[in-house]
Amino acid sequence: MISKQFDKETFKESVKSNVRSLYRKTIDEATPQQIFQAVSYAVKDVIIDNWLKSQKQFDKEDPKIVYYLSMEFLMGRALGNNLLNLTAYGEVKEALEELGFDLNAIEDEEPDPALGNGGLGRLAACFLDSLATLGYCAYGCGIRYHYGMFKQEIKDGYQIEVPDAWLKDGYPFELRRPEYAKEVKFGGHVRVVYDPSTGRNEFVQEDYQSVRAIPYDLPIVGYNNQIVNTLRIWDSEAINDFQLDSFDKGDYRKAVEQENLARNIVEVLYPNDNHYAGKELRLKQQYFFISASIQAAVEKFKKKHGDIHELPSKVTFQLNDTHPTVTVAELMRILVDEEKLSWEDAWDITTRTCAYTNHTIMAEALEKWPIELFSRLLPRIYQIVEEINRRFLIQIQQMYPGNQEKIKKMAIIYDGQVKMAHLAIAGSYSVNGVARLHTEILKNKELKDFYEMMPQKFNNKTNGITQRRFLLHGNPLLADWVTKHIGRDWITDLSQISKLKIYADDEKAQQEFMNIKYQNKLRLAKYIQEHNGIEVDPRSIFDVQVKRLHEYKRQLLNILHVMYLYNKMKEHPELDFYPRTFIFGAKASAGYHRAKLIIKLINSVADVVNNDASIKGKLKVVFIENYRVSNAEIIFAAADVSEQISTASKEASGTGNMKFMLNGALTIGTMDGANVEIVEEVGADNAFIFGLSSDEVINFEQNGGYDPNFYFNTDPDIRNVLMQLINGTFSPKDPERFRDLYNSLLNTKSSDKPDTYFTLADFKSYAKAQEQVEAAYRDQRGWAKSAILNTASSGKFSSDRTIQEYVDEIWHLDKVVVED
Ligand code: H53
Repeated sequence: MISKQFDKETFKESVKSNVRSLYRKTIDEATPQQIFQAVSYAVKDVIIDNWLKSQKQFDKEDPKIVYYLSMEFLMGRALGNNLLNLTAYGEVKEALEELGFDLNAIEDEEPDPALGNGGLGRLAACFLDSLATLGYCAYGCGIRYHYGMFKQEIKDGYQIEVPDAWLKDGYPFELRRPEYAKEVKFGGHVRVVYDPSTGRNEFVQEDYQSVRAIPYDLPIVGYNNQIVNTLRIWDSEAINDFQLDSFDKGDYRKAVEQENLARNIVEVLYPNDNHYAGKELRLKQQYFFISASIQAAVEKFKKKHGDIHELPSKVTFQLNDTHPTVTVAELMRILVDEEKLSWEDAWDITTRTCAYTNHTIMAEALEKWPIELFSRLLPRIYQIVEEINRRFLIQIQQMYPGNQEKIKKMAIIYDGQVKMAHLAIAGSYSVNGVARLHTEILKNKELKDFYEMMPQKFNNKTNGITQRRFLLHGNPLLADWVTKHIGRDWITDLSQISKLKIYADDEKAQQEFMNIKYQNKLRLAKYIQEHNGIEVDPRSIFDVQVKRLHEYKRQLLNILHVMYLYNKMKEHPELDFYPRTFIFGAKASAGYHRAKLIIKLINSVADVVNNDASIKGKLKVVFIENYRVSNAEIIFAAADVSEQISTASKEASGTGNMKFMLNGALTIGTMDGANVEIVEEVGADNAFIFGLSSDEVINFEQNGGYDPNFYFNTDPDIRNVLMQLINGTFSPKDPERFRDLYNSLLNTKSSDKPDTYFTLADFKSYAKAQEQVEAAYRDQRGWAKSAILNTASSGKFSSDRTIQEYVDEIWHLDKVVVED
């Protein structure tokens, strides 16, 4: 790779001088972490030049800006990615070798910035990469959590959460920007003052507590285009100068409270994915980063533009799920209270500036704040939401006179709660789902009433992933192979990858492809040996399910099937089983007991199976500890089979499914989320589809009729596997250990509804699909063909495509070119 900006010798000098000035050491004395820091600062130096250039160009061209507002950005490590996007990876690798260092080892010194939980946070990170690469001016806005997603350790088969102190050595890529600090106010009360000179009521928040929000900027480097955008994450500091307003002067207790507030707000990321916990601190976090971000954005806009009415033509606020929805009310507050606009004007501007992405239909993920809490914490914002609601209800009544049902189902405030999704929809000009099926379910079921009332707002944007991290960086062998066959264009235009299709039948190409897969399996086997102490056979089928642990994602179905296979092997030693390694990786939310019990079950099954000499190593189960972005890259590259087995209709899109596909794994999955589109692209012959359809699931949900006991009573294999949950086969010391899982599947005692994830209904068709996987794998040429076709058909799933659709249909941004 030829970089315009890297001179090897200068770079080496820069590293040496950084080690000297940062640590008063020579490079031979420095620790690996210190080398990482010194190298990163040297890289940052180069980035800063481009960052300045980009900002200058933006300033000159004044393009429309999208603010991607998100509680989560799951960035993963920056060093390697930045080097790749600067097209300087090769040279820096060489430069470091000349200094006696291995770039891979230095990359491993970087903590994973894990400011996110799972799919939603990683999507935000992929989007930022694509926005910069496509040349659009974008800001990510989020929170500088001092502790990101916890580190997972497995002790005695159980998950232990360990704090992730990612900032402890300092994070070299961030830039503190105290000059852009903003004050954010909580609590107190609102005094209404009539101003006779304007004839308006003024709303004055009094007796509040406030914190100072300090931005830290992280560079987002575009690929080979000198564009550097900004991820702005906000930290909080106490305002303790005792000058808040006269009322507070000298109030010591309050000063202490404010200190605590500032400390607590950004302390830690809530480790829930797809689940709303309703914690007060969470709402504080939401308002904290939104208020700071919106204030900053409006201020920036006003510096350049005289008329605030122009805001929608220059700015979009994209709400990543309902978490940032207070944006709607905060923007109204700024426009009405500070800019002194009329309500009507302000609402017109707001509803042409905000856009909302829905990422889930899971009822438990819907954010509903109790009025008591919301109005206590955000008194002025609550008043505004009340007024939005009042006017929205009038609109509903005008459209559906006398229809109380509609009010009940659509009101923003109802039953003592503020419903954030309803606020987001009312306040946005666009509402999008994240895969075609998901959007259809939104329109026809979950958000049907809203769709009927305002169909023009609804649209689909199928998710995508960045091929630069998940192929170019994560799978260099395959990346080189692709480039050798079709050139480099796929790096910024993944649709080009379809050119590989002509090689699907080519024997030499097939062998090369399979050999690369084998090399990647060796790499993962080594990782597993080092981290788990388990030896796996790289010639076995690597069957992988890595994602957050959630009942709807059905890791339980996977491990039950492993138990079933194990039973079969024991019963029929004469049968010929193709060796398989089932690989899991998943974090469970800290308070999600059943999810944690599933992790224990996986590890318990692993213990038994992996140590049973009678099955001759043909079946292995591995639980990879602490699944995260950095090891994900290694895992995707090595997978033969991609497990995408959620209960149909529950997974909005999924994005891991796309990363596996890009790396040539074949999907075993349900017709859920983006799986539907994956199969459409690659063809049903090159995937293994099973299970209930989303219509069937929805039908069961609406009309009942699912009886898990039917399967238990009529299918001896299922019965046997379920009995093993309660007879101590995998927990001899405590046979009752997995009783809750047994109950959850059969619903004998634990709950009133039969298993809402329909695990047993799908069990046999899953097992059958798995038999097809095995048969297909035995035909190595056929498998190679399918694998190549998966990679070759993944073009649609680039986040570049997704972002271009957002730009064309929602954001209408202007492309910027940075000149030399
Ligand atoms: O968002 C992903 C989807 C995935 C969905 C996930 C998600 C979260 O990670 C957290 C909250 C939420 O509402 C949704 O589960 O299906 O691919 C990105 O859209």
